[in-house]
Amino acid sequence: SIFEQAVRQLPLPVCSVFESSTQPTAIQFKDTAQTLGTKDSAKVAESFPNTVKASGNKVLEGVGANPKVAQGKRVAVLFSGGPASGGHNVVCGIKRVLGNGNTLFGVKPGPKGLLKGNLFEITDADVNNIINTGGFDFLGTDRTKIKTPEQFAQVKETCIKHNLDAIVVIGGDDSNTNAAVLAEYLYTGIKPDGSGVQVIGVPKTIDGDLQIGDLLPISFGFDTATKIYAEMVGNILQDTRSSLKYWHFIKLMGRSASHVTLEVGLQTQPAITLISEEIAEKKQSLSSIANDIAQAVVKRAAKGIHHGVVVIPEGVVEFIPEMGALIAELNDVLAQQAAAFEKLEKAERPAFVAELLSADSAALFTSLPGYIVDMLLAERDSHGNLQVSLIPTEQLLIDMTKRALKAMDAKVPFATMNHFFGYEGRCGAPTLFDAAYTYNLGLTAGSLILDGRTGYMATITALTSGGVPKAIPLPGLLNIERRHGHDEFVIEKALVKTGAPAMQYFVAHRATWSEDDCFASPGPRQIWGPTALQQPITVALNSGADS
Ligand code: FBP
Repeated sequence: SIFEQAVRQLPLPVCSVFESSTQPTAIQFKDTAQTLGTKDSAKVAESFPNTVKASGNKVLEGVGANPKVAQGKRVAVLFSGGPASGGHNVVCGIKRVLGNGNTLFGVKPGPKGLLKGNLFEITDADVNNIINTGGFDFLGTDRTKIKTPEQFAQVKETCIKHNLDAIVVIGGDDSNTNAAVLAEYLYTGIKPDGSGVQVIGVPKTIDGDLQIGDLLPISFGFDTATKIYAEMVGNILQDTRSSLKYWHFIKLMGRSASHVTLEVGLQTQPAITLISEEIAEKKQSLSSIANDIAQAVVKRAAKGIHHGVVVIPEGVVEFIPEMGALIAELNDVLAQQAAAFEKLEKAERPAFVAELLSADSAALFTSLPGYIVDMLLAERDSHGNLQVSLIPTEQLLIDMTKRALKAMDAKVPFATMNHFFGYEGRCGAPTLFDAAYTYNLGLTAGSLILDGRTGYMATITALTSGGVPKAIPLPGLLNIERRHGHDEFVIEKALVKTGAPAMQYFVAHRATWSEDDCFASPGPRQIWGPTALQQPITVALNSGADS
């Protein structure tokens, strides 16, 4: 398209350490004084002895051009998990910093492609074609978790077959967990000379829940996704005030944390924005949430306003305490009874499962509409996550609000529409922020490889003042969590902190936004012209939300 041709020509700023007269320069890294760890560090050290010993769990900082850049390295790059805008620029950054002395291979698609050994060489022409474009379509992606001995053996086989020196995994919390595990497994004894294969992670996810304080204020893709959703929600808000007849219930993507919803709520100021973390903190039940919405509907109706917008984080069901308890029990029951469950007809499954739940969870489970029950019983992804995108929470809240209005005997018009904005936001052309951020992440990941590092995640700090490339030791992030009915090492998701400044701002203003139409319509993300540079990068707001 004309648009794609134009975005390919956009200049990309680089952190000052990468600057050189021609191609960006590969940099070297030095230990900083910062060491990472979690409550489970002792157990991590037992299971990840090589990478913990090599890094000492110390953060690295890029300190200037690398005088001893490795040559002849064969590096593979793959996307993992859901797409996020800017992924192509990570690939471009890696390719450019590796230069002509090294070879970059693309893995198709995702971890599954690594198992199959499906690699091809990436060329300079590919880079010129994909630069600044959205999507992961150049390589494709998938959610395969590499966990069985057979899968590890397959990865080893791929490394040997293609004589690889390094692998870059571009992914979210689960995918970077994969990267940590692979870095340890491939640390030594892979190549004929007994050496290993380096593994570097790159932080991606629109969910914004891969955050490590100032070291990683935001993952890439969040800025673009929230700007796309804010445009769409803003358009609907404008429609509600024009057509004056509908309440729109909009579920927004973001598997667990409510960062996306909080950001979009702040940008657009709808009548109601639900924040999962606050609901969990207040121990709100499903019916009390519906009651609150019903009260707002009645209040607005008293002013003659029969329309409004409710924005809902897609993961909210897991944060409502009674639902969270039910889902945790279901996860265990489905993992333990997988064989028996599979043999049953679909219609027999709810009753079979209900028998195995505690009394409270069984009562809740049997009271839920069939369209929710079906999704609660649907297959978990390979990382053990409930597929919340498939749960029609927006419809559930509409139905429950109708019930609440009836119980209140409120005679008010309540015509509704439901929406789910998710996939629309993951693959648009990156914002200027995401385009530059991802290109620099690629330069950092490539430099780490040429500097001989393994078991790190690339990051850029000081995002609003030029950027400083750093590397986060992956084992320093690992915790033990319950997945698939047993304990596993995972990187913990960063949730919205209810006491953070952005939340406090939201809480201070939401009553006003609820009682009248006070919405903002931010319009499309800006790529050219004076307003492009004026748009605040979301990270500014978001680091406020989590500081
Ligand atoms: P990642 O964490 O892998 O980036 O995925 C994020 C996400 O977009 C979630 O917001 C959403 O719940 C999920 O992917 C949807 O997954 P799928 O693409 O498998 O339907």
